[in-house]
Amino acid sequence: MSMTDNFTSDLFSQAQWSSCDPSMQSVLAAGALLMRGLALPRAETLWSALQHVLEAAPLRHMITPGGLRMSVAMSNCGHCGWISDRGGYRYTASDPHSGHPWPAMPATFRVLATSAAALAGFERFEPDACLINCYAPGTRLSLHQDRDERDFAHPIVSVSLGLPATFLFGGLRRADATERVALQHGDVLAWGGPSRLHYHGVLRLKEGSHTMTGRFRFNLTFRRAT
Ligand code: MD6
Ligand code: FE
Repeated sequence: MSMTDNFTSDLFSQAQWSSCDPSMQSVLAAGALLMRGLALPRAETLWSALQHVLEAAPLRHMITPGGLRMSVAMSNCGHCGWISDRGGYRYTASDPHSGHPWPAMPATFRVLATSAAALAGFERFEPDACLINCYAPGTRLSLHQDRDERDFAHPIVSVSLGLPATFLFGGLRRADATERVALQHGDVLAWGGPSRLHYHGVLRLKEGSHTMTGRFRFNLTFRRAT
């Protein structure tokens, strides 16, 4: 694809994504906007770009600083990628498995993330990291805060593909009450500002089959790490 083609398709995508139906939006908390189905028109394109990324940087189960194997399989694309190992949680420029830089962030990923952020009121979001989470049935993600990024002024954009999951959205303290949000294929969540450091997690994934992803759920989270 030439640079011009890329530019044209970016503009086209931007126009399509900026016309999100407001009735499909819901505010979970100040700064946290759920946009139902926002990624649906480009789901196939996102999926094929994701396959290319995962060929270069395969999914793997990372080890927590405490020595436990994470049940969610992960990989990354973009200038930096989030990793966990015995040394802690951090962002790295290269994939420790290959020693190579993480695969570039596909243009469709970046355009979706910046468009979703803009719809949620975060203009000029430029993600430099995309963490890819893959859930098999039985897998969960315990309550956590995303706080390994340098500047919390930047929002996080999260895209769900494949099997549905129940997302837990809490408050600033771990013990705060949590709201349950059903995240479906194509849903996009953008959050930042006052809720940037809210605790959140994913309940154990139920058995199921999805036409695009089979028996898996994928989640892409876009961040500005540096
Ligand atoms: C998931 N998401 O939905 C896990 N973090 O699979 C997250 O941990 C997350 O969705 C920060 C912001 C949005 C998210
Ligand atoms: Fe998170």
